[in-house]
Amino acid sequence: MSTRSVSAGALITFVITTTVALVFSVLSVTPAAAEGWTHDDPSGDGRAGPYGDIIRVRAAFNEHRLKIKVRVRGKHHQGYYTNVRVDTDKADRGPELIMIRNSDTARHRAFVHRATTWQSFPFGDRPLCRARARLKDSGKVLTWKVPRTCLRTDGELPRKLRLNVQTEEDAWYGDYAPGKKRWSSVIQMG
Ligand SMILES: [Ca+2]
Ligand SMILES: [Ca+2]
Repeated sequence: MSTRSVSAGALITFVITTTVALVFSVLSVTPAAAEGWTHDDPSGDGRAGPYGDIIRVRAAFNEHRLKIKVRVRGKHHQGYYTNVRVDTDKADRGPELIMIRNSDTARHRAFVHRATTWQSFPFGDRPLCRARARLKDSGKVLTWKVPRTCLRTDGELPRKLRLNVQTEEDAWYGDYAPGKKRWSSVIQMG
């Protein structure tokens, strides 16, 4: 074997080894979860009419509570149900909890219910907990504040979760973030 061919072989081995090492190092530094979630939603998507077109969602989660701000184009509609579904168990693809606000009958009040499917309106199912959902900024922003103890699933307080936000539980209006039956990135407790 000539010196030239040995050098070429060594060079190929070096390139392959370096490439494999680089791929592994990139994979190992990719974050599995973030402490919060910020989502810029398209305007005019989904079934959004004059109300309930989500344009931005921000969520923060700490050991005491989950806070979510849902900003819409125009203002949030009054008189409809709005929901936030919560995924605390990734092994089950659907939501474990659904948070519901009825702007007509429960001012600033929201309720947390157990969810077994993506379906809304768990009527007849007693709420697990009470939360708050309040309109701010002249109705442009709906702010949810939910105690972490409300998000207990199978006796466990979650340390990370995913969200699906819905405005306007209605056939004509409403929007989902990040999309219908889609989850946010994993939100790690900060
Ligand atoms: Ca939207
Ligand atoms: Ca789940």
